[in-house]
Amino acid sequence: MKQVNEVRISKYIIKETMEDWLDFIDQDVIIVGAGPAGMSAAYYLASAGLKTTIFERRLGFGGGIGGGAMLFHKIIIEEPANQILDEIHVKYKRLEEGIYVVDTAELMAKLASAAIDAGARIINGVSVDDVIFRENPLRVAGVAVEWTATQIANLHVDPIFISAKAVIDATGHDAEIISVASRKLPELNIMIPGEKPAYSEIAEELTVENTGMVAPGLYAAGMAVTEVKALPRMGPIFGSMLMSGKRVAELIISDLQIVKK
Ligand code: 48F
Repeated sequence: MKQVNEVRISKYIIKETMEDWLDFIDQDVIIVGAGPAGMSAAYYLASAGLKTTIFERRLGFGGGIGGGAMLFHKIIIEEPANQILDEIHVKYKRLEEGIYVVDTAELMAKLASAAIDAGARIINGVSVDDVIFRENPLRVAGVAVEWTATQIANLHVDPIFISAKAVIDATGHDAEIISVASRKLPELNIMIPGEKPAYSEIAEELTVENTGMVAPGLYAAGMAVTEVKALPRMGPIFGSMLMSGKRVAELIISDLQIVKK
């Protein structure tokens, strides 16, 4: 085997990491959360040529997919979200007309792989805890990021800031980024009424329909949408999470006036 000493290994890692971080500093789109909605959005945004990075708090990806339903390793996907499964080569089994079941590990791995192959970055162990804003016109213009480990250690460390033309809150049930924007920028008039209990039949469609901009520069996708729009939850059916990611990508591509090649 080729020999390399530990100091050279360290130098390579530091240099390569810093080059990436200098590149992250300004993005077309920052997605917060590598769950199903965030990764689906990243896949479509990067496929359209947008410089897209996901910051994910945990050392992994998949968000709520991995937990399946009560830790069972299966989730349900319904039409037309199976078309996304086809695009990213996830195998599924038909249970009844328009209703399918997938393995959680395969969906997590292939969603991440599709997003990365399209050109998106997924950066683990980094939490977003604030937004950047600009006035005239008032808009969200980026995020503040911090190591998750720093937060867990409860250290007071200033973050670094990253600019973006669009920020997507794909943090799931807590809608963390929209919450902080709502609290710190009341002039944006963002209300967060919170999600309703489960009503799967209507929740899926409503979540996709209500996906989109909540304030200039700030978008909601996935379960963050149910929190902001007071929609019902749906449990372990994930079609709307994938479709919501696709829809937010389409809206941002249109808002940023990206011309498809
Ligand atoms: O929770 P999550 O999977 O959100 P989602 O994409 O999908 C929701 C479903 O999993 C499920 C459901 C569907 O029926 O009800 O709950 O809307 O993924 C959110 C990801 O965001 C990360 C978190 O670790 C998770 O992987 N996250 C949350 N807050 C932050 C964050 C933050 N402030 N900074 C970075 N990552």
